[in-house]
Amino acid sequence: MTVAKDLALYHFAHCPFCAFVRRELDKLGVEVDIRDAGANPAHRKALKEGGGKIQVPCLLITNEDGSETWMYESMDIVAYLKKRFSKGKVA
Ligand SMILES: N[C@@H](CCC(=O)N[C@@H](CS)C(=O)NCC(=O)O)C(=O)O
Repeated sequence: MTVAKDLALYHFAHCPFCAFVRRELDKLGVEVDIRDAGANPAHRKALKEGGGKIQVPCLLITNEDGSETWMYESMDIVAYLKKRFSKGKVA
């Protein structure tokens, strides 16, 4: 299991797009901070203010220089995770 401290996933518990991303994290064996933007008002506010809109899934990437990238769209997030963590494994 890889713990990625620079990543956090904003999600809703019952969102199918979020389930798709969580499943990919499981498959890749990657652990990130999972933040429920439906149940937790603080996470919802952070998503709105940081990312610019309430839409999940959204992957927050904290870059090496401390800047933040808020990545929306499940397909983009999964492509990023595969590229970074799949180590050439065939899915
Ligand atoms: N194309 C987006 C669709 C994401 C989407 O529709 N998410 C819904 C939840 S399932 C959402 O965030 N809706 C906004 C809201 O409920 O406020 C993706 O693939 O990530």
